[in-house]
Amino acid sequence: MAFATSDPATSDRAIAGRAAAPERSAYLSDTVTRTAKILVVGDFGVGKTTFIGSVSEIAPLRTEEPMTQASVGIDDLDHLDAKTTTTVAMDFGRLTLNPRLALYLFGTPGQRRFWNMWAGLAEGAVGVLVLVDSRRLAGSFDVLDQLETHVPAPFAVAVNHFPDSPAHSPDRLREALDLLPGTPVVDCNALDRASSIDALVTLAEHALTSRARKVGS
Ligand SMILES: Nc1nc2c(ncn2[C@@H]2O[C@H](COP(=O)(O)OP(=O)(O)O)[C@@H](O)[C@H]2O)c(=O)[nH]1
Ligand SMILES: [Mg+2]
Repeated sequence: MAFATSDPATSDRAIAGRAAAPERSAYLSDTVTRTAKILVVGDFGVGKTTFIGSVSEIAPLRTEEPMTQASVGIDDLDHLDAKTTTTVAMDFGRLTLNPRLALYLFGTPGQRRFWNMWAGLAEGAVGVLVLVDSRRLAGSFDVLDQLETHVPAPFAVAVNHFPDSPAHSPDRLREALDLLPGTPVVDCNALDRASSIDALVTLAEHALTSRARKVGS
């Protein structure tokens, strides 16, 4: 599958860098010959809904509901002063990564009580982007465990940047999250479209390499 080109001028990353604003079009371009399903997972409040909203070229499907008293003491709002709603089913968006390939993005709810939906949402996914908030790393351990146990697709980790995020090197984060050496770790800012697309390109390249390795073995 042609996820990315190796020519720096026409690479998906270069195209992403130039893509300042999403072209909100409901229709898929005629040039697209392949589509790939990508799952976006992560702890509650790491920025999954924001991320899919930033990159999607269609109005994203959201299932946000106001947070109520019932979640007090259960959903950890440390560092999340502005968060008033939560995803209760899924986020969905679409990104045409290059003229031939479109990604369908499925975001899962973060809380453990919704994890029984993961298997269904993950079916057929070629790759998983794990969003991480480095201010609240502990919340990502369970997510990675759940992923490694229940989702067979290759994954990459994107560390979402908040104004008060501590500066950790990717190696330090890899160690803290106990990741295998081949797992990509990238920085991103879910509010920024180009940076978010860059994280998806990294995942797409990793998924492609993992698939080629599997086919070759
Ligand atoms: N500054 C900053 N705020 C963010 C970023 N990503 C998400 N947020 C905010 O963090 C809160 C949680 O984001 P949300 O997308 O709902 O997280 P989700 O629970 O993973 O879907 C929201 O108030 C967002 O506006 C980011 O990259 N930078
Ligand atoms: Mg959400």
